Formats: sequence, C-alpha cells, structure tokens
Amino acid sequence: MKIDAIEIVHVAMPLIYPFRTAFGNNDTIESVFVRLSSGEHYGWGESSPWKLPAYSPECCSAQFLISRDIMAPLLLGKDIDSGDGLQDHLSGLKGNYFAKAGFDLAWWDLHAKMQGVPLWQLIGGKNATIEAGADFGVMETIDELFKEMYSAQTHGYKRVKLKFRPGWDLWMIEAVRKEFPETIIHVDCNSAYTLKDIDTIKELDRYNLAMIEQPLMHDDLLDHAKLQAQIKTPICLDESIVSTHSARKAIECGACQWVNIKPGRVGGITNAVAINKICMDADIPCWIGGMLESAVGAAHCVALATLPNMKYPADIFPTDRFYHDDLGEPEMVHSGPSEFQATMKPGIGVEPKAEALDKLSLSRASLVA
Ligand code: OSB
Ligand code: MG
Repeated sequence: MKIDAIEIVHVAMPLIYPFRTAFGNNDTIESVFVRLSSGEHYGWGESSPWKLPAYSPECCSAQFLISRDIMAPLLLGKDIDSGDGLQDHLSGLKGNYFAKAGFDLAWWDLHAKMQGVPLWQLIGGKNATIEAGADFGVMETIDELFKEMYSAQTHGYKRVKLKFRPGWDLWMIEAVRKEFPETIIHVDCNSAYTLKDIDTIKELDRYNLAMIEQPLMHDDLLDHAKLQAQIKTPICLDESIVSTHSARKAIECGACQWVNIKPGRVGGITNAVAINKICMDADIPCWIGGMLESAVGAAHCVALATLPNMKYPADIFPTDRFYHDDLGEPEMVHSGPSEFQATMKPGIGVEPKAEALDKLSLSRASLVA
C-alpha cells in the first residue's frame, strides 16, 4: 500500500493517581500517536517511552521530533507491503525503537483493516481470551498495598507484580509473603540495582517469586547472566530487550529465563512477533508488558498477548484503574475476572477520540505525500 499521509500527535494523559517506580513518580503519561493513511484507509499506533529518558534512553519530545523530521519523510509516499518492508526503510537509523514502533504499529492496524481481519488473527494469535495480572507501584504504606492486594485477590487476578526499589524492598516482600503465602508474585526492579547489590537480590530467593523483572541496567546483559547463575529465581528481562539482536544475545549468554515483550520498546509488532519466535525456539516463555498506554496502545498489546508462547498474565489493565477518561475508544473493560477479549473488528478495533486528542495534545504534525 502507498502511504499517502502521516499524522503525529504528542499527548499528555493525566493519571487518576501517581505511578511510582524505581525510575520516578509520574502523575501524567506522555505518549505519541501516529496515524498512517492509504487511500480511504487509515491505521493508528501509540508508542510511549514517557516524558523523561528514565525507563529507556528515549523520551516523547525527542520521539516526536525524530518521527516528524526524520522517519515520516522516509515513509511518506512509499509503497510498503510488509512490516519488514517498513522496518527496512528505517533500518539506517540506530536505536529509537519507540519512535519506529509508532509507525510500525500504525502500519499493522492499517494493513489488518485493509485485509478486513482483526490484527491478532493476522499475526497468528490463537487465544482470543487473554489473562491480565495486577500490578502495584510503590505505595505510602504497606497497609495500602495489602488493601490493593486483597482487592486483586477478590477480582480473581492470577498474579501480582510489585514494584521494588531501594527503600521499598526486602522488608516489603517479607511482609507481603507473610500476609499472602500462596499468591503468585513477582517483583519489577526497573534496573535499580547493580552486582554490588547481589546480597539483597540473593535474599529474594527466599520468597518463592515467579520471577525478578529487570534487576540490573538496561544495557547490561552480561551482568544479568552472572546474576542468573547465582540465584534460583528466574530473571525476566524488560528494558534490556529492544531488538531481535538483544533477544538472541540475552538467550545465548543465559541472561534470562523469561522475556517481557512491549511493542513500543522493541520497535513495534514486526519485532515483537520475531522476538517471541526467537524465544519460543529457545524454550524461553514470554509475556506482554505495557507503558500505561491508552486503549489504543493497549489494543496492540492485547493482539500480541494472543500469540503462542505467552505463558504469564499480561500488564494490561482496565481503563478505570488509571484514567478517568480513556483517550481511546472503546475503553478497556474486563470480559471476565482479570481477562480481556481480543476484538473481532478489523485491525486493533480501537481509535483515539478526536476531541480528546485535541485537548491533550502538546505538539502535532501533519505530512501529506
Ligand atoms: O517496567 O514494566 C515496566 C509501566 C511503565 C513503564 C515501565 C513499566 C510499567 C509497568 C506497567 O510496570 C504496569 C501495568 O501496566 O500494569
Ligand atoms: Mg518492567
């Protein structure tokens, strides 16, 4: 298909309450929306490294500029017939995975709509019903966390992910395990530690955790491999896996036993599917993570969560957990206890509300071939 027009919108979406992690406390989520059109058809992507380059080396304001001034001109007016074809046009540019993802995600929505099929079916998804987990940031008090965990239990969530950072660490897990001896729990360190903290991390082996997500630096596969050799709890990589190359290297050096795949972080659907295949061939199970995107970004995550080799509940949440008003429609609603249903509509089945995009937009660009 020929790409006739591209629209890029950088937005700031207010959260109901702040999300606190090892890389900061955030009350607003910045995100970049991309719309690709071909003839009367169009598709949407949403990709969100957030306001600061604190989770990854990318950030939304730089993403907006590189998307508008460098990437969009490479794609505009081109005939692009596959996800690999789209990635080829951008392959001269190093890194900038979230920026590439905005276009790749929009291309896949557009392509699936033109074929008249749901995206999840087009990429080989098998399970229309996907499982979601509960996830809790750093809180003011442990009682607040217990309250949330009891509520998650009541709602039938099958696993709980806890943010873990210096100050909200071993004592917190010790208390949680006492209160919830049976719950499937894992911790996400968001790269807050180094091998100097090995004693702290080794202590985690005592709590029967499902995995430890990204304990060390985002670009440090080797130290993760050294750490994995010394602990029983499986390591799951998030920040470190940005491409098929990093997935291959992580597996080869033994840096992880799980991979969290986020479509934005890896450059889109094309690479997410390829990384899942590499992991599956190496007997490494995967699960789908998120960046607190609107229902538009979440819809791409749902599509990926239907793939084979997804062996752990996803970080996909109902709209009312973080947003008063979702920028996308329809909103995210559970189809059963901690479950979401993949759409039967063509594409991702979700698009941004025009008035919400206007209201929340920080910068906007429109390019026509
Ligand atoms: O590290 O997985 C992460 C959200 C934003 C940025 C990074 C991460 C997260 C989450 C998502 O943990 C949690 C959720 O969607 O429930
Ligand atoms: Mg993570």
